Amino acid sequence: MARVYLSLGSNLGDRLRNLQVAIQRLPAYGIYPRQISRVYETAPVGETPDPRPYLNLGMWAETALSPLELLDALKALEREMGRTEETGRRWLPRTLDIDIILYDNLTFQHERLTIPHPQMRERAFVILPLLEMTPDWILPDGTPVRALLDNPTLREQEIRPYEASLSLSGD
Ligand code: A4P
Ligand code: MG
Repeated sequence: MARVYLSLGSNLGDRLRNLQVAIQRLPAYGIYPRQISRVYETAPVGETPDPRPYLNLGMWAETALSPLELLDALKALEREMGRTEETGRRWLPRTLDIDIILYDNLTFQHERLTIPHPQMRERAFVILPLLEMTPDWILPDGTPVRALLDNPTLREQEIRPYEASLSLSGD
């Protein structure tokens, strides 16, 4: 099994419930959550026309799926959860977005998938949960996760622990 780090986000509908349902549905797709971070509330990052804040969390999971199979499984789960595929515009509000951040120690480049996730270093909502769970993890290029905090752009991003948290057991 591969050990993968996923970033989950929702800024539409019942955001906390969307994350909880996703956690519970992942095993049906062959993705087994092992550890989740706290839930964070975050201001949208990127050129989004929608100012709604996200709930984000980070997750370590195990899977026997290859990287592209994992991507397809996550897209299928996103579809199942009702994300509308409108007009090809990116960064629309969505019920659920799951990005693949890390996959073992792999560097992977494909037209549909880049691992590590190309924007991970610029995103506090990816780095802080990772740091919370596995501060000693080393990225494929040798960078320790701890060192990612040195990026000044992270400090401008609004991120705070949310009042509610989630558990793997669902209670
Ligand atoms: N793709 C390539 N590499 C990856 C990867 N490592 N993981 C391709 C997942 N997908 C990857 O992604 C578009 C395509 O990227 C995929 O079909 C896949 O082939 P998408 O999730 O369908 O589209 P998107 O999410 O609307 O666009 P994009 O550009 O991928 O955005 P991101 O990076 O997913 O970011 N702000 C806050 N605070 N919290 C958030 O969670 N999320 C986004 C979306 C923007 N701002 C945010 C948040
Ligand atoms: Mg995405």
